[in-house]
Amino acid sequence: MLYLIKHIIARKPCKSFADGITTANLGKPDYKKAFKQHESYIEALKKCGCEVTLLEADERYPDSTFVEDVAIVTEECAVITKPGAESRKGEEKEIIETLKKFYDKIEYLTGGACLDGGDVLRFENHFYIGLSKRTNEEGARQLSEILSKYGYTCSTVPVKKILHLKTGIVYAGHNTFVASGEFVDHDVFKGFNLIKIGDEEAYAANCIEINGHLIIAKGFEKAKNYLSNLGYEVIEVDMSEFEKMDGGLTCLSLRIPVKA
Ligand code: CIR
Repeated sequence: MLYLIKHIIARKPCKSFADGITTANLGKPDYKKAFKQHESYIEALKKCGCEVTLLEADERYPDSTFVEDVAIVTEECAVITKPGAESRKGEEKEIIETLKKFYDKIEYLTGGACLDGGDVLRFENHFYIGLSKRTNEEGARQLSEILSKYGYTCSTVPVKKILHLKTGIVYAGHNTFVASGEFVDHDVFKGFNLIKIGDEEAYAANCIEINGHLIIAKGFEKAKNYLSNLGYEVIEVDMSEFEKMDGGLTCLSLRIPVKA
């Protein structure tokens, strides 16, 4: 174990949450229900031993509850991203002051870079960067250059059918990834243990391994059975309203690692 997560940053969903971007055909999310689900999400992270900085909703940005996309956080530095979607540009500025409380070293993507944190998947000291509709080559290049200064390595992975890399694959510790869709049989992840989630439960692949716990989306029974076998204490959180907006568990927090 290289690091522990002691602190997370999240942002309450805003009243205009339903005006955010989505490709899902699951209907409009209910704000009050989303708010309650967000509270349960925060409770789950507290159970995993995390302190929480909970930011107020930002009504200017319907998708701003998905804080994962606006920064990359490591033990050494935080990197402020440049979100790829037009309506999300500017969200990243609103996280800087909060991150300054945790970091001396804050780096910034610049110029023609686009990158969403949802496309950045950490495995030990390596970062896989998804090249997606939200993250371009320049974003990946700049992030790799920054992270290499701090001793991390990076490589890129094309993301063809889903929103972000972590929509389809996350790292669950012990050399094991949880994958769905285009990532269940992908060359880059050959050689690792892979827990393959079927298409009908693809949403459940986006889970969070944190301090010996596994937070998973509620209502995906097959996935729950597979994931329970990993030996972690499993905590389920109802994510129905966030799923309607293409958001998963990882998207809702910045999980700040500290050296173990
Ligand atoms: C968006 O399309 O940007 C939001 N509705 C969902 C962002 C989800 N974020 C993530 O996967 N990291």
